[in-house]
Amino acid sequence: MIGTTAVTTIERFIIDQEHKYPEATGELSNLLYDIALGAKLIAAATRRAGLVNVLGAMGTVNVQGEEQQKLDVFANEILKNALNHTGRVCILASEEDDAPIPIPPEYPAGKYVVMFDPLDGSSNIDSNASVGTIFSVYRRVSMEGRGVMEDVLQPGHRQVAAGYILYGSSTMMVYTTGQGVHGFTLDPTIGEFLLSHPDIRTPEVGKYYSVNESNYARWNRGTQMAVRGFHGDTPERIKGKNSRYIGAFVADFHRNLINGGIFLYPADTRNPSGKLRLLYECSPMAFLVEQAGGAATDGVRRILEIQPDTLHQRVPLAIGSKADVEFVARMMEEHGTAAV
Ligand code: P6P
Repeated sequence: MIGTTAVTTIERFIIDQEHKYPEATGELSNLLYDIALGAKLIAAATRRAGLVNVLGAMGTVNVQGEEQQKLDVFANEILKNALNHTGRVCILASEEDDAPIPIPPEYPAGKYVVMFDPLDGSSNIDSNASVGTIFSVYRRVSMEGRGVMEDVLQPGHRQVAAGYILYGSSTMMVYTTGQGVHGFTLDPTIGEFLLSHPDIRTPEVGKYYSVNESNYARWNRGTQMAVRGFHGDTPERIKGKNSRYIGAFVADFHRNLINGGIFLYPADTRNPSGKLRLLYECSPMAFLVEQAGGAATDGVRRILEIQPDTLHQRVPLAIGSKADVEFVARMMEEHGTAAV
């Protein structure tokens, strides 16, 4: 048998989704293609990342004598170039750029805002561990012309799309436009993302908890009591879980989304606002997890309701299976969030 023809490419799926909404203009669909194209280019580069030194040593990589870019800088340029000329975007923002990225004057400005972490967990590249790209899409709030900071500093509940690409044992793109969460696996033989995980739902109670336990002594009491619950120390409150922590947010998040679990990057005495960024890490993942039936909090507030003050603002994060996230919020309430 040659192989099934009953595959759904991401392009086909996005079009089918768009046809459900008569008011859809197709611009958001095209923007999602732009991101999927960028993802394919980044996937190709991450696949070869381990070879750069070998190939470089043979002099067969930089024939133009180009300086080998760090992969996260390369991924950042790929996404900016995939998005900035399309006329669909009025401003961009990236974990790699201190300030929002204006659309070059030679290109028209569009109605969307796109923010991204181009290669989250890039320190894992050297050990061939998984890395990921996270993106978040809003409609602009300014009326015309080039986008401004007001377009960027929007609360997560205003997102129109969000997703991630996981460069792991296979490359997966997972996104939502508010109509459920859908996963696509890249078939490298044809260069297409094929629908592999339609309508992902995350279990109410998770199998795993993911946190960097080396920070335990620096957490507040509420966090300590929550993680001790996940250890199984308070079975009358919550059943213990298995620990899984890759050190790459996208990879930990994805495993927990599929199997059920909770990821935490809490505040601690060294990082009073935690480590992860609100706009292009926590908010997009919070939109996804809620669409899949999960929850996301900073311990007190729902992530999607937090009004950002600055572009690279950090927030504490507990995200994943709803019952587990609610347990964290209860522990914060009962034992306090003040630093110990
Ligand atoms: P730590 C990667 O550097 C990252 O931003 C996330 O992808 C990951 O979840 C977190 O930091 C890991 O941080 O302090 O546990 O090494």
